[in-house]
Amino acid sequence: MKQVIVILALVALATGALAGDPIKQTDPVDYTFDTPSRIQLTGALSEDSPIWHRWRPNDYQAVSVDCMLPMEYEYSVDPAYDFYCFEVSDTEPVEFVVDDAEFDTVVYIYCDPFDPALPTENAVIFDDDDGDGLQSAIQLSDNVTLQPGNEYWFVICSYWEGQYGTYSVMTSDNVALCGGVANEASDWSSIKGLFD
Ligand SMILES: [Ca+2]
Repeated sequence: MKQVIVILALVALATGALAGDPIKQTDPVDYTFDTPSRIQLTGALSEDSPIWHRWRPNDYQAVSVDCMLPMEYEYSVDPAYDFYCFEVSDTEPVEFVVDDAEFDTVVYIYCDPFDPALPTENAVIFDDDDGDGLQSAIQLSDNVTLQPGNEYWFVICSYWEGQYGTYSVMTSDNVALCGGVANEASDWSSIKGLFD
């Protein structure tokens, strides 16, 4: 297993180098699912996607279930992003694991309201590479315990601006999209109008 992980890390580094990107430190830890997954969020980032100016906390392990994650580091890029409104059915930790993506993903959870023009406000957690290779994962061990009855926002974007492609994200079984939207293989482009 360690050999596989090392190979994945080397491939990821080589891919970045070939693409002309600065070498980015990756977390080589693979994700695990400890609870049955339910929702699969699938979509794509393209030149037509909205862009935002993203930030992150200095502490990569920081979590604020009280919506006050300190967003201290300002990136110099404006990547494309998608966002999903969701609710939780219990106070168990949530999972959002990128299981497939054509780009280097970064994910966030925000409390409601999420305003992409105010990216430092209302954040709960940020993750870059805790999944497979350059893919992101919010895992049970992050202990993101949210409140039933409140609305939250899951944001997925690319690390670099100008990175596009398809993605798939699996969630834990206590996550549902706002408004009772069908939760199997939901396509963002077909459902976003329901809560814009
Ligand atoms: Ca990443």
